This record gives sequence, C-alpha cells and structure tokens, in this order.
Amino acid sequence: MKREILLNLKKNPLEYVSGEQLSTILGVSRTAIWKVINELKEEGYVIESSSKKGYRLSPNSDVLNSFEISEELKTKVLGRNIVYLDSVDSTNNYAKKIALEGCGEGTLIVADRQTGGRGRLGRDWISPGKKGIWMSLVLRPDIPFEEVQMVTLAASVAVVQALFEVAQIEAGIKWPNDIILDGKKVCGILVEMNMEIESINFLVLGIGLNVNQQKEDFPEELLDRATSLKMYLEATGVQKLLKRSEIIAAILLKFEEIYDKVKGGAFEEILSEWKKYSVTLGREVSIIYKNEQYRGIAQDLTKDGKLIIKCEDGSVKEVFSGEVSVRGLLGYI
Ligand code: BTX
Repeated sequence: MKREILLNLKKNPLEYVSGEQLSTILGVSRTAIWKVINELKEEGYVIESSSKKGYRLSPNSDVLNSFEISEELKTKVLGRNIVYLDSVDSTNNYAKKIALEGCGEGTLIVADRQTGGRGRLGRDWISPGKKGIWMSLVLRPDIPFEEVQMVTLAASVAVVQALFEVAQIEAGIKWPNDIILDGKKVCGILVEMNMEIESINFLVLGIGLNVNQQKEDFPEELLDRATSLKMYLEATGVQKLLKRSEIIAAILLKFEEIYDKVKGGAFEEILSEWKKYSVTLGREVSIIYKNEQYRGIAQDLTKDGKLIIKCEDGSVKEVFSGEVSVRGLLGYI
C-alpha cells in the first residue's frame, strides 16, 4: 500500500490529495492511510498534512529505498534487482555473500549507512547514515582477470559523467580509483574479485560517494582531503537538492554503457574517456608500489590501464595499483 500511496502523491506533486480520495482509490480506511503516511514520514519523506486538504509530498525529500531507485532507473540490467538495507557492515561484504549464493548480474546492494565500510588495503571508508551513496554491484563479466582494472577505470568514468549530468559538477579522476573535487576525495571505488580456477566467478564493484555530508560529518583528519557534493556546491554558491536515488540511477546508466565496452574489449574508448578526466597524467607523482617508492611524472596508461611513470632516474615503470600521491593534490608537496 505504501507504494500506491507514494505513486498517488507523486502523480500531482504540487497538489494535495485528500485522505478520502486515497481511501477510495485503495479501498482502505482513512485511518489506515494516515498510519502509512506517518510511516512514510518516519522514513524521511517530507509530507505536508492539512486536515481540510489532505496530503502533499514535498519534492525536497531525499529518501533512499528500492522504490525510489526503481522510479529513476533507466538501465536494462544493472540495478533491476535491488537489495536496500537500512544499515549494514559493508555493502561489498553483503554483495559477496549473495553473489556466492548465486544472485544475478547487476544485482545492486545499497545501504543508508555502513558500520564497517571498507576502502582498499584494509582501510576504513566513513559512511554516515543517510548522507551518502554506499552501494555495490554484483558483476559476472566473462573477461580475464588481467582486465579487471578496466572495470575500476570504467566505473570512475561513469561516476564523473553522472555527476556532470545530474548536477553539472566537473570532477576529476585520480588514478586508480578516486574521484576528486577541488583537490579532495568525494568518491572511492573498490572492486573485489572472486576467482574460479582460471576465470572470474564474480566481481563486486563498490562505490562510496559523499553526497550530503557537512564538515562535521567527517573526522578532523579527513577534512583537508575529503569533501561531499553538497560541500562543494555550497562553496561554489550553488543551492541544489541532491537526490541520492537520482544520482544512483545516473551512475548505473552511464556505467551500463561503458561496462558493455569493457565486456566487448573496447579498451581504447574507455581509456580515452578516462584520460579526459584524469588529474594524474602529466603531473608529478609519488607512488608506493610493492613496498617500493617511485617519484616521477605520470606519463600515460598502458592498454590495460596500468600507470606509466617516467622516474626521476630516467627509468620507466608500469604500476598496476598502489598508493599514489599527486603533487598539489591530497597533500603531496
Ligand atoms: P581507499 O583505500 O582509496 O580510500 C580510503 C581512505 O580514504 C581512508 O583511509 C581515508 O583516508 C579516506 N576516507 C575514508 N572515508 C572517506 C570518505 N567518506 N570520503 C573521503 N575519504 C575517505 C576507496 O578506498 C574505496 C572506497 C569504497 C567504499 C565503498 S562504499 C560501498 C562499498 N562497500 C564498502 O565497504 N566499500 C565500498
């Protein structure tokens, strides 16, 4: 019934729908309607109630659930099966669990809060309640494991393009997995792999995007290197309601398009898109890779997405992943 009430309220966003109308349409009592309206309010929907006129849904609600995402979704496969969780340790952990149980390609796990969000190399990912997008996609591509790096690069491109589409935000990509705004990290991507003997069983693509956080939502030590879409927009004088369901749908649509290119081996197209947004190439970088540190200029990417560095001693190195600092970004001087 919740779904039906929401659909009715959404049909005429600026007008009141009376309790009587709703009770006639749905064939239940006005008290039953009133109870559901209260539940919806508790979930975060902003609903104005007037004893004379009825109920009106404010378009300014940023509520995340399967219904809201499905309403926005334009993909063919990705996100067509959604698991929404109020709170979970990590959406990547949950995705792995249900992938092992056999869930299909494109299953989306999304949570309002993560209590044990993870970054790479065992690091934490701060994921406060109702403030960001903490989501994971289960993918079952038929590609060799050497090509998995392409999924990370493709996802970064999809996020950048979606942010531009939804909010005209121009973000950059710091190799290999950070989306950067104003020199600060706004989004991180974590791809995890489950292998069979020679092939990939499944991948979990985790995306953590800071949306509505304010300064006080970040721990002190992250303030100079982390930001949210809201903080960025406010600093540039833009007032805009950011709806997480809309952003998720935009990311999935962009990703679906580019993921087809990953599966079809169209790496050059992906790399050329990636390079448009890179804040790493051409810059002085410092990389810690396999316990060694290199300094030099990030020159280019290899055909399979490794970073090519021209080191200070003149040698050229190709790195698959690692800790990258870019001069002038995130504190590398
Ligand atoms: P990363 O290892 O590149 O970045 C982790 C580092 O980023 C942390 O050590 C900290 O310095 C900083 N950090 C932590 N939280 C935040 C934040 N909210 N915003 C900006 N910087 C932060 C990046 O790893 C990959 C993150 C993936 C997160 C998604 S969320 C959904 C899915 N589930 C899950 O557990 N992880 C992924």
